Amino acid sequence: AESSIPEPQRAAWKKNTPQEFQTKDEFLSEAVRHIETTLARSLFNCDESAAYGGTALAFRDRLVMEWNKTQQNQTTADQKRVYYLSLEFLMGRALDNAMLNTNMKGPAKDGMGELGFRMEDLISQERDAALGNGGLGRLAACFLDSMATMNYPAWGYALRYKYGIFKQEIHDGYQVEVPDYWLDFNPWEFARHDVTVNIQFYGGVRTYQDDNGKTHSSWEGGEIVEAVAFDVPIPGYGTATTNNMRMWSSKAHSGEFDFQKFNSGDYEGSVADTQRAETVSAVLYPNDNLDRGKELRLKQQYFWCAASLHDIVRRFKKTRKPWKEFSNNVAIQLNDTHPTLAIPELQRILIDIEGLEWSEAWEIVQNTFGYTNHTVMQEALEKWSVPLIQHLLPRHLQIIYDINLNFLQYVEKKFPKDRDMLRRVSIIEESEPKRVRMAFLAVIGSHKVNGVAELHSDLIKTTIFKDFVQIYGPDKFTNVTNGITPRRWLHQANPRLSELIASKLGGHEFLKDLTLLNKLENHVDDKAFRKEFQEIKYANKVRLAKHIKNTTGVSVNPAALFDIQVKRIHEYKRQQLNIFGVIHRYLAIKAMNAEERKKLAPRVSIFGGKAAPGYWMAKTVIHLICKVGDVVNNDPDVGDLLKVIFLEDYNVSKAEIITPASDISEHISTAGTEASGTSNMKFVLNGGLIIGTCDGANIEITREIGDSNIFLFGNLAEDVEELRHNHLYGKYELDDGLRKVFDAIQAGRFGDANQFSALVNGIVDHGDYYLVSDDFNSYCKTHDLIDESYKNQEEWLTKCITSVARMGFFSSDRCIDEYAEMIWNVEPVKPKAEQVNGG
Ligand code: NBG
Repeated sequence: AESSIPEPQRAAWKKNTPQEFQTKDEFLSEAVRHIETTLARSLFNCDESAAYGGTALAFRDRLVMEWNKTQQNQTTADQKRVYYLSLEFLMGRALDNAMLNTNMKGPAKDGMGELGFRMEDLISQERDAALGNGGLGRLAACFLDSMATMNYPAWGYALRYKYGIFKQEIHDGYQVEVPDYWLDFNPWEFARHDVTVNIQFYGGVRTYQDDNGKTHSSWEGGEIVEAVAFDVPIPGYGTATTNNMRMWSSKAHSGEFDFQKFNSGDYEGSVADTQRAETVSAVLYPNDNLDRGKELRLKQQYFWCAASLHDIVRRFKKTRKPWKEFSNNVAIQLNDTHPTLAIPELQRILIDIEGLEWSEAWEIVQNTFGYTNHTVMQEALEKWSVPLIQHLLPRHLQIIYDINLNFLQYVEKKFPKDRDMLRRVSIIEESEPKRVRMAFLAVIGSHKVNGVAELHSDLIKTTIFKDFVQIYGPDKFTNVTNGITPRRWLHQANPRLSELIASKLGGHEFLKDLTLLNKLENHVDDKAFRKEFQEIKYANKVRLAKHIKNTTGVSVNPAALFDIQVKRIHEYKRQQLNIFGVIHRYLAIKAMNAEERKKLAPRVSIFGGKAAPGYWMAKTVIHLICKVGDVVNNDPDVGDLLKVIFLEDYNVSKAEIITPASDISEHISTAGTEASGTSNMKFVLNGGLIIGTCDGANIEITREIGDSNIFLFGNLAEDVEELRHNHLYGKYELDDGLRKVFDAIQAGRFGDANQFSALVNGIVDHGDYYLVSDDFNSYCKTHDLIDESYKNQEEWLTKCITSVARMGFFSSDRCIDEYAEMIWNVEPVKPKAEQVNGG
């Protein structure tokens, strides 16, 4: 504590503590100092990248100072902390967020203006921190923002991949992956070379008896990889609280550097070993909603879980509290099953190292962890091969077996005659080879399990975790519907709309309490407000149209209806349904006479998203979109009536340009497959309507905004099973419209038909697992309805404004409060008065 430091030292420190800049001039002097000294640039070679660097470093200093105070303050407060373990944090850019959250964007902008720079240009110098695939990683990033904004004492634990998600290039209509080396200049991280943990792999287990005849196990031998901490400050909006995201980077253990080889002259050989260690945190696996079971991935998972737990335990031990207090001091949230090894790891620490009894340790473990499930799709559920775990983590495998044994004994007592139940719920799947079902381990080792939208949370209770509801009762399972941070997704991405709303609501308070948006409904008839709202949408479309022109060369009319689907390319998300619908529209236009064409509302169909490099079907969908674009965009019969655009390299910073520019966005997954979706929320919050299936959070969005403000279509989740069955037994007919679309593809109207045969055959011959044919008619009709509605611009505008006003529920602040209350049992910690950031 502070009082333990002698007064003269405290005084000297205080006197020399740097002051946080408050004015334009103070900011500028910090930024210029960094450009001159940290970056070694002068007035004569200060380009945009240096100016960005100086600005970012000035803000980093400021955040780090707040970070130091926050950590000190939270330690003194001695309250329970949250640790959010996620293999993905899709943070995007940090500078704009730092400027807005500290309320210092104005001064920084003016300051850089004096040096002759435009702030937008500097902001766009920054590379995205793209340590994630899609919604799961972006959710984690929104949660960090909310936890800091609401003063929760919370840390994120991450893996510091050298390469984030690949950059997507489109060559000749095909996706090409380019590595994303993002670290050559990253001013936001703070290397902590003194914070390291040795992580063990392989080796074996030694069992021995102590003097009292008690048996102990100890994991010995194998190899060591060192984990080094890198900290990223996470500023809250309008608060001084600055939380931490700690990323672990792998490095050869100094004791491992092979001196034998080194001394015998094999210098390269010894360096090669260090490179092997570094591969652990080298690359993010680029799969979304898919488990591939690669050994290096398991290594990543353990490396990161073990380092994080070591850190958490070390912090707890400093309090000198007894172990039974652990779960009153620590809540750990598992973001999907990727961090499930933290469960056996904590049990191992408690019994093997700290000497607790099994049952005492296990109670602590269960009280500490909460588990969030993000998918019910079979191919995404992690199952690690038993021989692989045995090889890499021999002691953990023993512990997992013991957890399973205890659990199955408990189940057997409860359901004495149900042998099949035991087989179904066992953590070990009796396959060849045997596999560990990570989701089951996560359920058994946690006190709460949640899904991410109401339908999804119901589905986990009736499908993948049905038996566990019987075993534990329904209260162990709960729902926390996802949300998004209004700071990035409204205030930052759509500054004009944010200002307009602020002008009507009397300030920016709504950015901290999004339910205040409901007051906008009072202004829905206000002419000036409506006009401004509409102008902002138009300006955002103009901005996107420019981006489209710059990146694809295609000119699109900003007055056309912008129809956008941006998300990872996946069969279940059904971009194929969308592009088939576009072809259907194209064929219809071709068949129209001039009179009919005049009546049609012009459209721009915009797609964006990455396909996993090994996901051939997804890549085929991208290819088809590009080929359809080539034909449609150059067909003089069509003109402005239809344009088809594929936007390269969809990521967070592009989403900030794309999201505010939609009239309609597409959230059209097969019912029951999209756990929540979060871009649906972003689009509506930015004044766009959506077309969607009754899936994920679409259902709650409908409930909030009213069913006349959303275009729903398609079959319901409860009917999916039967429909699939019908397909398999030939009890269905291919939709007529879709048949015509396929005829056009097969006639080669979009290039070599063979390229697309798998896509077509999957529907015609192979069971149409995602029910594209079943939903096609209803999808096309709903688009016709959209055309009609869009013609009545006043009514459309009313729908948009009303929807924005009713989106308050979908703030990630609301989610975090729900987690804090229902799952973590933590309270906020007020920042100290001397801290300065204010919004
Ligand atoms: C994804 C779901 C989305 C959901 C996000 C965030 C996985 C495994 N799941 O629907 O597909 O919005 O998680 O919860 O990435």
